[in-house]
Amino acid sequence: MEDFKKAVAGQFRIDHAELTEFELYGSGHINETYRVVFKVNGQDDVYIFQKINTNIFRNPDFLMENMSRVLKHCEAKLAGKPDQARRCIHLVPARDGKMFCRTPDGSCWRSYHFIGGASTYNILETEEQAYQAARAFGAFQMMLADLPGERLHEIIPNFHNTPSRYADFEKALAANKAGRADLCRPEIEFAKKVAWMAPVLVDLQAKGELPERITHNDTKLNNVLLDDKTGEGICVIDLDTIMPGLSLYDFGDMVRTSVSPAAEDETDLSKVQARTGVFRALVRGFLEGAQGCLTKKEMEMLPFSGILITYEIGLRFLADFLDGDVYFRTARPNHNLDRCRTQFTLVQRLMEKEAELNAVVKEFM
Ligand code: ADP
Ligand code: GN1
Ligand code: MG
Repeated sequence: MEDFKKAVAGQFRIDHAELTEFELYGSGHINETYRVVFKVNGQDDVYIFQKINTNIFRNPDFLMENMSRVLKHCEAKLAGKPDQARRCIHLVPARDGKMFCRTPDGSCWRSYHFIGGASTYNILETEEQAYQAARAFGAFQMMLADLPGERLHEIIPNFHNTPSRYADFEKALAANKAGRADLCRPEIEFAKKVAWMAPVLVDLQAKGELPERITHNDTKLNNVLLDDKTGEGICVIDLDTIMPGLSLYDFGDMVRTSVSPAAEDETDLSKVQARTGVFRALVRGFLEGAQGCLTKKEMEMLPFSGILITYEIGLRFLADFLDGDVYFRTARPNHNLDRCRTQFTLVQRLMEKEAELNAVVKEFM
């Protein structure tokens, strides 16, 4: 075991335990996540450790303050419910009582108790999973509606401001830092062709037609744990980007990551599809979870939100490709371009089906 792992493990309030495992885990693009096992009296005691990407999350104090407030609120709401300990993540404090620690090399780490008997999925296997994931995210939204205290910190300003993401793409294109613009002309053209859609949701918000809420902002399918036995969406995880936002971006990212049977970085674009049945399951789950807290306008915009966020994330992958892969972790050459192509193909598949998806939402209104 490398010394840095022992040093990190020693910083948390985990006592009388022998460290036996500290391995990379999951498939996130930003932080480094590890599964960490200690032995206590011959039994495994399992944790998730995460090295926070401080290039992106520049203020870990604010980050962990948001997360701690939200988790405290969730814990209070879940008190007394069956299986309470598995229904929200539980942070392990560092020895100094803070919810994260800094190692001598300046890196920031946090730790959670591992929730066993549950799994995350990168690709949806059944419509029931879509329903369960959406219900969990809807319920999470509902649970945060009455979070007391001040407005949460905006951890990454303009995180889901699509016009601002479009402006970032234009800057990346003008700078062409990595000299790659010629490798992605069709994607650049597509990005420009549908740029009209970028301001739609923020304009509605500015006109007062969409409410600001406390939102998760990274509702990928693999950010909810589904129970291995019952299939229930048991726990929403990956709370880094919880902040004020629009619930439509939360719904939209579930559409982006569930509605197609293809992976986010699939290179065979013929596999990218928009499945109406999955979309219906997402709507049913989200509405049930949110227990009627969505407005009529929010409901009407559910299909469009899937299109918009898929476009937005595609723009971000494209901008990062142009910048030379400085934001999202990549595992192969052209990885960000592949991801962009998959997103832009899904935008097209969703646009072709928009009328059908609007009709699905009407079934619930
Ligand atoms: P990232 O920012 O890297 O996406 P996540 O917080 O989503 O980090 O964690 C990565 C993966 O680790 C998740 O997809 C999930 O499989 C697993 N995971 C995270 N937290 C827990 C937990 N408390 N219990 C069990 N598994 C977890
Ligand atoms: C990143 O960390 P991860 O993999 O859950 C990104 C999201 C993107 C997503 C695309 C803080 O999420 O915004 O939608 O990749 N997170 C951040 O897969 O930028
Ligand atoms: Mg994640």
